[in-house]
Formats: sequence, C-alpha cells, structure tokens
Amino acid sequence: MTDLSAFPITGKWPAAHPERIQLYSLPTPNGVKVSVMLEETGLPYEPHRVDFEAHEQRSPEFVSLNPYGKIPAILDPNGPGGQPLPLFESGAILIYLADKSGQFLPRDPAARYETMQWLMFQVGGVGPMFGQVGFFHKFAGKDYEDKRPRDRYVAESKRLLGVLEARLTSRAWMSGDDYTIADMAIFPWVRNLIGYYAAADLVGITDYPHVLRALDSFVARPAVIRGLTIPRRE
Ligand SMILES: N[C@@H](CCC(=O)N[C@@H](CS)C(=O)NCC(=O)O)C(=O)O
Repeated sequence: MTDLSAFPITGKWPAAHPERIQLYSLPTPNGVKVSVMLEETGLPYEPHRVDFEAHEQRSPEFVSLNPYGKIPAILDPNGPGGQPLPLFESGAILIYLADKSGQFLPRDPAARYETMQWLMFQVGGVGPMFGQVGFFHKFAGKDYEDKRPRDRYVAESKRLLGVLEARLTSRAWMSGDDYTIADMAIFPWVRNLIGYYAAADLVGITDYPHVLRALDSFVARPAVIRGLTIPRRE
C-alpha cells in the first residue's frame, strides 16, 4: 500500500486510492487544464475539491504543497525514481503528465520546444491578461470609474487573440495537426473569456474565427467535456 502520510495535504484531503495521482483542484480555467489532461491520457487519478469559499487554498495543508496557495496541484505517488512527486503550476504539471504518459507533447526536440513555447505563451500571457479582463469587466473592477486598466487588458487580450488567430489560420491546433498540451492550456481560457467572463463583445471575438473553430473542436472532445466538471461539487 502506498504511504503518502509524509505529505500534510493528504491529512486534509485523504487519499482513498493512494496509488493514483492525487489532484487538488477546482474546475476553473487553470484547474481544468490538468483534469482535461488526466482525462485525455487515461492516467489513473483521484480528484479532490479545494473549496475557495472556505479559503482552503490558503490552508496550511494546501500551502505545504503549493506555497503560493493556488490550484491546480498534484501529488504523484509514483514519480521519478518511484518516489512521490508533489507539483504545482499548471504548465509544469502538463509537461510532467505529458512526459509520464508519452502523450500530447511531440517527441521530436524541435516540435517539443515549439509546443512548450505556446504553452508558456498561455501561462505568461493568455492566462494573466484574460484574467485581468475578467476582474475589470465582470468582478470588483467593473465598478471602477477609470476604464483605463480595463482597456489596457482588453487591448492586450486582443493582441494575444490576434496571435492565436494567425497561428490557427493554417493549422488545426497550435502545434499543427496534433492536439497538444498547448491547446489544453489555451482553450479553457478562451472559453472562459467569452463564457464566464462574458467578454465576447468587448474583445470582438468574431474577429477571430479560427480561434472559435478550434475552441469548438476542443469543447467537443469527450475528455474535455468530462474534465471541465472535475472535481465535481459534492
Ligand atoms: N500560474 C498558476 C496560476 C494558478 C491560478 O491562478 N489559480 C487560481 C484559480 S484559476 C487560484 O487558485 N486562485 C485562488 C487564489 O488566488 O487564492 C498556474 O498556472 O497554475
């Protein structure tokens, strides 16, 4: 029987199946990157819901795994060398799971770096900028009289969407014909921008038809449909 008791996070979220990858998450745009990837690969895992309303992401047990207190995070009981591996940051987790499963990240070195480039483009650009549009358009920032911060993030988001559009005009997915972890990182954020954040008109989403076409293909995938609701509400 795998023993994960050395990891305080398993005290708050006990592992019913300690031999499986433990996922600590919520179905947010960063969270679903990992649940979608786990569903796509078929790697056995056990999801645990981190309740933001109860501020569980700031609990000592969660912070013992991710000092930044943000989901998603994983604990793989069978990491490198057969040792348990705790990991946070969605981009790092996606690369790890791609390497572990041998799926969704090209093996050819040049193609591998190209895919990672688009993954980093999401982590450093798409996520933070779209997230700020959400804050200034839908959440507390929408009541600010000064619209310059909102406009700055909308402009930067349009710039990012323009880059995605150019890339996808001649390709099915960000890396070409093959669907990869870069797509799993990018499309939950595009979906969120126009869905939950209701910013479709604000960013002029119809100017990006190839982005919308790829988003449609993404959300139609059975593993994506499943991953978008994991971890479930109890
Ligand atoms: N760079 C991190 C960002 C993670 C992140 O922002 N997670 C959000 C949910 S989408 C979160 O945990 N927010 C709760 C908080 O900030 O307290 C990653 O890609 O994993």
